[in-house]
Amino acid sequence: MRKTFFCIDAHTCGNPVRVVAGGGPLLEGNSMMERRLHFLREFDWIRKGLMFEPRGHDMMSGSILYPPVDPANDIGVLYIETSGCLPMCGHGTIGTVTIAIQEGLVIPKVPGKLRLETPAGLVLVEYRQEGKRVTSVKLVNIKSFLAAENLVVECPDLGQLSMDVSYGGNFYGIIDPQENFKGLEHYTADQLISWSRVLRSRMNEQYKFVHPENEHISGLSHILWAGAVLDETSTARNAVFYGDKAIDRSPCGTGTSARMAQWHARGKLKKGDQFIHESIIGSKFIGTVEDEVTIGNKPAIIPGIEGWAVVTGYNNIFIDDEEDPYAYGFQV
Ligand code: PYC
Repeated sequence: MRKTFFCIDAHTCGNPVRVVAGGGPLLEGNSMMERRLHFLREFDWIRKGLMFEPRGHDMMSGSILYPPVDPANDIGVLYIETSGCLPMCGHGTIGTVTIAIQEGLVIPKVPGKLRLETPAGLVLVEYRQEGKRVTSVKLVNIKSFLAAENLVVECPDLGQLSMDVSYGGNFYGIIDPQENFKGLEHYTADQLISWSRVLRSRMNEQYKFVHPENEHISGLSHILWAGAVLDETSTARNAVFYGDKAIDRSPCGTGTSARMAQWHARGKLKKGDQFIHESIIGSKFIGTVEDEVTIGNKPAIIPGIEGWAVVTGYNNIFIDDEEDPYAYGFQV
């Protein structure tokens, strides 16, 4: 049967965001995490159809909007992408807010501000507009923390690598330049992708990563490769691997949050500091340490992430499993 999804497409600093503005399923639950679990049980075919080829591609990523559970908030966001439904997505939030405000999908309670319910927790947003166009979005993310330091893992071709694991809405394995890894600029994207797949599965076999306050957030899902900046006014550069074949074209919001938490735990950042993060294509997010907090007995930070997005078009997408053998997509 044919199902139609009215989508609005954008990109955040180069990485795609597809917001489902019409056709998304009704979800049950008293939080966006509960609604996410309902979606994964019954409606994951929508994510697969909209994210994978032939309607999407390896980097495709998006969201579905919901009324908030708590009426004090403006909107609930379910993130969808090729790897599943992330608890939190930074570039996805910047793109979603840009689309939602610019296209009139949400009327904010307070102009210039939004309170977003995400599966990972409440995210506060401030945005700027010039006329109708949203020119910048800053999100104040959930508590981010360094979960583990100096874990050793064997990487094909490179040998032993030391990895820190940090949480910024997803768990990131961070590989800083070291003896066996010279920095992301010395390798091809294809090499980083194929090593990342092996490293992620080895790390999840060898270690367990579970959020101390939410058991539904577990497992290392992303690998962040660090390297030299392109622009000397930036603080750092990264290539973030996600899904099975993707390198984030944006500087990655949850990855930037995780990396700032790592730097903070290592004494390289403090409250009020700025952290300008470059992506693989040189686009930038401005990170800030908004606050210093704790999670359990670990130091944590509240990161701020600022970036921009551009709406690229409207997209009425059909998923019809009677006429299309590839209705739910494929990967090669
Ligand atoms: O910006 O948080 C992010 C993100 C996660 C995966 C791709 N981008």
